[in-house]
Amino acid sequence: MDLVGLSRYISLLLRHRPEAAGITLDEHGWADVEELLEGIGRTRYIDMAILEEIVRTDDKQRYSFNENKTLIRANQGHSVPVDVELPQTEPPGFLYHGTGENYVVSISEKGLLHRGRLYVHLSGDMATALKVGARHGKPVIYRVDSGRMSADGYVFFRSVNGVWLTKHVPAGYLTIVS
Ligand code: HQG
Repeated sequence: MDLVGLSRYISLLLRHRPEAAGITLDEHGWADVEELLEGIGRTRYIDMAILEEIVRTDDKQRYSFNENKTLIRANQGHSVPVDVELPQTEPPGFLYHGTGENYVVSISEKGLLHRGRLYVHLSGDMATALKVGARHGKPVIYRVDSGRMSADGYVFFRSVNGVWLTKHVPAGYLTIVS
């Protein structure tokens, strides 16, 4: 059973393209679990036990059920405009962002933009940022002066799976550290 492949497909549906399986998300990003199982079932095998296994074992804890497991949503990472009710949270002094070296020139001009997603994604530690950056080629890690940003009025959110999110990081708050 290719749980990782299924999880990737679920990410696509719950963050970016619910219509690919004929499902809809409500304003808070929730999908109906039965509808999701039925939608996925059109092209691959899945049942509730498998879905529960994916949610439980996902390496980044990407998904949450509601209490009675009738609804499911992605915790963060959306491109579709939903409000997953992220708590606004005071960031630590520094956060990190990993990217590919090809983006460095543009980032030095425009700062970090959220591009296709709703937010710029930041990590609490360099090891995670390195993994994220490696998805985009030779990795470059930025340290984000989040403490100063917060003092300057920028707002941060923390997803239930520990990813830090903000709308834009101007270049003046960025330092390349590796
Ligand atoms: C870059 C994964 C040029 C940005 C990870 C990034 C993460 C710019 C890319 C989550 C730029 C967007 C998000 C600018 C930003 N000019 N490039 N001005 N500003 N960029 O995939 O942060 O496995 O949308 O540096 O773990 O890589 O999907 O964002 O390289 O938490 O759960 O534009 O996705 O999680 O790429 O990754 P992405 P990301 P999942």
